[in-house]
Amino acid sequence: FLFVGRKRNLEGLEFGKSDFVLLDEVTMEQFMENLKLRFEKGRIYTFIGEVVVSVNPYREMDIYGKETIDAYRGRELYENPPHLYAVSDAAYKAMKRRAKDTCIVISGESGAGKTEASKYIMQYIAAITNPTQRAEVESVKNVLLKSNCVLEAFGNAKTNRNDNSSRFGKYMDINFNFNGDPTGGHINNYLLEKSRVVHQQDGERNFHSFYQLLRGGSNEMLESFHLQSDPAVYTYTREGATTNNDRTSHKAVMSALNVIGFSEEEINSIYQILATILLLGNMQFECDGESVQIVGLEAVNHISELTATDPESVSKSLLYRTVATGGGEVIEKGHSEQDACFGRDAFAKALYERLFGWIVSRINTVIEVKDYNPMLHGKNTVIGVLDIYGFEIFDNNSFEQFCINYCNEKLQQLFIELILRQEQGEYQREGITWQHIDYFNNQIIVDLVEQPHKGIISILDEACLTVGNVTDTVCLDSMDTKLAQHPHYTSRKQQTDRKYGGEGDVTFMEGFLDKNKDMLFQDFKRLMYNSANPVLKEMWPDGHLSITEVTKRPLTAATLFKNSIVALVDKLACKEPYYVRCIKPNEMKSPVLFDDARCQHQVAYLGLMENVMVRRAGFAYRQPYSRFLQRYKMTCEYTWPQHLMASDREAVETIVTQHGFQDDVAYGHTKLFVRTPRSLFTLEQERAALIPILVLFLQKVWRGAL
Ligand code: AD9
Ligand code: MG
Repeated sequence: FLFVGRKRNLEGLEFGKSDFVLLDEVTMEQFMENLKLRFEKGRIYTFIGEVVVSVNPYREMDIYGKETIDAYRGRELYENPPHLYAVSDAAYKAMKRRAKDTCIVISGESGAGKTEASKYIMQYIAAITNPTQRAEVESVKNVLLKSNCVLEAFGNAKTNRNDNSSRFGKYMDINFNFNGDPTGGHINNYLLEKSRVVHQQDGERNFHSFYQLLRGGSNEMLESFHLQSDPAVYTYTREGATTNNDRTSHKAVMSALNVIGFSEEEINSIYQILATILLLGNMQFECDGESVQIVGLEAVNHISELTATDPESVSKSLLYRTVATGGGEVIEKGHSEQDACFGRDAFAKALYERLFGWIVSRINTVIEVKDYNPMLHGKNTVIGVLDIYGFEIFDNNSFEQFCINYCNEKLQQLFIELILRQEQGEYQREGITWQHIDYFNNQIIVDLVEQPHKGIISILDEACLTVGNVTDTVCLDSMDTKLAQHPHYTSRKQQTDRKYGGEGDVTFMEGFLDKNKDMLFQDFKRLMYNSANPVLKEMWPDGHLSITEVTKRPLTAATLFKNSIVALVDKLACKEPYYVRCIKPNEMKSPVLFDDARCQHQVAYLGLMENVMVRRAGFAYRQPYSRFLQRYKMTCEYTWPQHLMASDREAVETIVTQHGFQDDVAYGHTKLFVRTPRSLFTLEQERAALIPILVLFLQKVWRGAL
């Protein structure tokens, strides 16, 4: 304990301030100076109170091993240098000691290190729980950890921002019993970027899973799926190259699927679906003047074999659509070549999306808490870990970026609210007067997107529901009229293009309406529902509806996404939150480059300065009396080695008065609040100076010299 405390204190001098609240002045200049210094010295984590700011090191760091885990286990936040493990432990302790549901929200832009952080957090929790190695708990932990590998294979892809970018949002609840051991969990996934299945921007890849199959699948497997191993052969994977990594990952994914409990048949079905998608992508159509035909029927046969459907039905669903006429008559309408291509791509995207959703729900059935009886086992508590796609700006930004960035605005809103609420709550509980601080409230941006009737989503939905030919341009005009006065909305009429406000202006492209409508002909659903493969059938329960039964318009993609994010925010808001704020140091994935402007931009839009100010506006530090005493009693003759006063609070008052900073503190019911960091710093320095003397003294005592 003594050693760890001293280490942190020394770090304060050489490696910058380990907590931004200790800055002499809260200016952007000092903040950036400290952040940069620490990054350059290999200190990638820094606190703002209980929040951890993390800068992506872009290199392997030797800071996640067993020794480090042991150093953080069961410690208080301020006893160790800043680390993900410190917040993980704090969240775990709050959950265990106070039976509180907690959550760890990891945010930051694409490539900032969120997914890596979420994995270290889960590894830490796995490492510190189940000391008695009970088999059933070990198995739950194993499945939780292995699920990452599977979800990354199917939900991540190389983008121009990040070689392993999450293309879905993930919120994982880990359940604990009264012992503090994991008993299960639940994964919620959010809007997978399925458009990637059929199209990728220059320099990007499709989801890893396709390349892993092509590169890592055995010859027999590929042959039986009628696949060649070269991704350049397939339209959907043509742009991306495979890497050696794909081969090893394929093995890891297969093994993870096994460990989780997927059956041979299920695993085979998963890869059959991937093969189907690749074959679909190569399917061409031609028009012989009268009707549209599929070029080369071999692919149809292969697809029907892979999906356990009959070939005629496959061809038919690709070439025709069943429609109900106004008079209730059901007819089959032949596709134009363009419609056929649209239908094929929509089918491929839906196949992948349903496959992903099914994998997640399959994992959930394995990890769900079974046979839990609160009467017998005590309260079942939860730690949630949120790792969602980060804010992103590309050259071409589409519907997916709009959703991703909206989601990040919502999380920022929650951060603002909770950080303030938490702070206010603490002062209230402790009977301390609170001082208000101004901050940029991004509610205005959130409203711009989600307000009923007036927000962007509503306007998009309205355009999608309008019968007739409503194009992106028409929709944009409508938006221009309705949002002209909004301070965070600019359009190409006013400037050159449409923009969505927020901290980084993003210019959006067309294609919104189709993606929002997210249409899939019912014929494909029915085709899959009629598959003789039970796994496939299970993924398409809505395929049993006939065309006359599906007249009700489904909710649009944007509205579904909004609803899921609102539900997520509600779920997070009722838990005790812990935050990791990730920063991406440069665009080159370099371990040595600290791009000042880029970093400063992120610090600004993450609201980190406001965070420091809020934390310092009232009281930068607070500690329970007993903890304070334990740490600083050696600096006062009346409290060392033991105090004889009526309460810890009185003893703390004595230390504070003796050091002369009584005007800088407030006494809460259970905690001491210190306004300026300087007071605490003086104490820390004095303590650090005393430790060597104390150690020498103790050594002499042990040796019997005294
Ligand atoms: V996105 O929004 O999903 O596109 P993330 O999740 O924020 O993004 P990710 O965790 O995938 O970023 O990190 C990007 C890359 O940075 C990783 O693939 C690693 O190569 C690198 N990275 C991130 N964090 C660490 C770390 N703690 N140690 C070493 C890291 N490398
Ligand atoms: Mg990620």
